[in-house]
Amino acid sequence: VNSLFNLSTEKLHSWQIIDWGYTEEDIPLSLKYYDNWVKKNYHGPLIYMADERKEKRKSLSSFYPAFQSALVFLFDYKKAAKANQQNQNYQFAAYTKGFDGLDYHLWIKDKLDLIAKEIGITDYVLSIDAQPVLERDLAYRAGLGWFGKNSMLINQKEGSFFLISSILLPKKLNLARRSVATDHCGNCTRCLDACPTQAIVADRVVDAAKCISTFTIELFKDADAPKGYPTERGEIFGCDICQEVCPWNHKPLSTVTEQLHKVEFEKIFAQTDLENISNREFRRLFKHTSLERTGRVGFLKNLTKLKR
Ligand code: B12
Repeated sequence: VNSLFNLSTEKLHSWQIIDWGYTEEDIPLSLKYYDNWVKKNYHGPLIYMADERKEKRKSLSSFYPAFQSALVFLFDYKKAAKANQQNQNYQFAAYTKGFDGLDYHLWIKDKLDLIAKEIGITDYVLSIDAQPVLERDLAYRAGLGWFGKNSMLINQKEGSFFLISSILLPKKLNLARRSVATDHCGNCTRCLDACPTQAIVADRVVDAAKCISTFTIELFKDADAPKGYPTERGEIFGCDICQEVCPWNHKPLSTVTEQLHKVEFEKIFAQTDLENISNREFRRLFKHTSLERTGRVGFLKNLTKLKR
């Protein structure tokens, strides 16, 4: 990772930033693919991808009118992905553990605000997942990787076990810009072949209705699991199968030497009779973690489907 103004490589690394890029490009390069995806109903139950927020994704300036440039950051969670390779009773998406077990929206906001402060920026807007911004495309524009066949943004050196978040600015910083990355998926189809629910319906196209991640993270009421849901693996929150099989992740993961400490929510999970707690108790136990999202009912839906 390169330094950024007065922020050293070491400092950025200490915030789990493994790469960053800069772009002034307002319009997503893959907009037509997004349009097509919605037209074909591949957003499935994800209404927020197809309602009035869709217009906002057409350009950064339609979301943030003062937009002039963006600093795009990749936040690493390889350590958690590596730990997930060990056999476990329940499989949590690695990102849920990768940021001290905290909800990454909170963790990353803290770091981006620190960065802005350190480099002396006061006027800015953050994009951390929930905003109507095509974040993979934004990272693509900043030269940080290519769209893999699993639709993940893949970085040639780092793989795909990172999250993308950005600082959007009302002025240009005149930093060096990288050219967009070339595709390195070649003939490989491991992600398509490995997806147990066949959610990757074509290269770079995920049918959200079939994706285990949608079922376990985005559905808050009882619902049927997608066909093929592997109850024996124990995917309880999110799913990383299409990333785990990706050859571009193998080398980056093999370089991880540090152990991941068990996070608080895993201990709670192991020690609590989750089926018999109240909604309020659920919220209290998982407050500020990623697991809070589904609520107790959504979480129980996952848990009961996995009963074996
Ligand atoms: C909606 C959403 C989901 C949905 C839909 C997934 C999807 N593929 O769209 C669901 C719930 C299924 C999901 C799952 C996951 N998600 Co999600 N999700 C999002 C969200 C909020 C929007 C994504 C989006 O715009 N989808 C619209 C579709 C059309 O986009 P797309 O699939 O990326 O397709 C693009 C490319 O395929 C491209 N394309 C297609 N063909 C071609 C051809 C060429 C030549 C080019 C250039 C481009 C191109 O164009 C499309 C439009 O940009 C973003 C955050 C954000 N604000 O952007 C996070 C985000 C994409 N998710 C993320 C993560 C980590 C995940 C999971 C790994 C979580 C987990 N462990 O369970 C899984 C992975 C599943 C998968 N293979 O995608 C990260 C991805 C980081 C990365 N390295 O790519 C993001 C960026 C969140 C973040 N802030 O870091 N997610």
